[in-house]
Amino acid sequence: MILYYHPLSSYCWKVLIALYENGIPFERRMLEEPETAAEWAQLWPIARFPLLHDRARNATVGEASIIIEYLALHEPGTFRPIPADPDAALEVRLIDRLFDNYVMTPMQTMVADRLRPHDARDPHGVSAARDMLARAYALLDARLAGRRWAAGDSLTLADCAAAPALFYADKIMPLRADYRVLGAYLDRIEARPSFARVLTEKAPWWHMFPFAEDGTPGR
Ligand SMILES: N[C@@H](CCC(=O)N[C@@H](CS)C(=O)NCC(=O)O)C(=O)O
Repeated sequence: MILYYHPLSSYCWKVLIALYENGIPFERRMLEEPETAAEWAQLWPIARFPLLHDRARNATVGEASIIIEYLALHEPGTFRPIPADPDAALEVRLIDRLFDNYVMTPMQTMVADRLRPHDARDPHGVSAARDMLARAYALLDARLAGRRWAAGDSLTLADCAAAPALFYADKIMPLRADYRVLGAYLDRIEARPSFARVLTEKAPWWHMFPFAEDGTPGR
């Protein structure tokens, strides 16, 4: 298995958590190398990462949630991203969608805006993204109340989505003071060894993240 990735990519972190949870061996290819980038663009013209290429089955799998489901099918382990019970599975998929669409997307909008030249910035877009993120924080803070993990008692796909989304969003719009349930959840997921490993591995690249620790402009 080859994973095309970047060590600061939130969607790549989502897949890394699943790979580390089940100890699945894989080869990583970083997209900073031109040859790797060309290979990746040919395999996946949509040009987004992560991308998984399974040489043994000659399969190319895009989209983080689908990669995680693919791994569960072909490299199953004790970590089961989708529960067997259909109602529980629906809740997992809903939480996965909520984190991707309403936490990850506005967070990415704000990061992308910060990386643009000053005269190309979009304050209206950023303001709409902040509003959406505030709505998502409130909804998820209520929804996760009483749960150990994002969709219940077991770690699932929902946590693979939640961990990177909340980690990054919190750097831009800090959540711990107003959203106690989400704050406590973020503490728990940051301590989980699979995600703690992802966070340790990001260190050499972290200076590229354009926000300071307290959410004020980094540069
Ligand atoms: N829907 C995709 C989103 C993937 C995505 O947005 N990846 C970002 C990195 S976190 C990317 O490819 N960025 C490259 C770019 O925007 O050019 C998924 O779930 O995997």
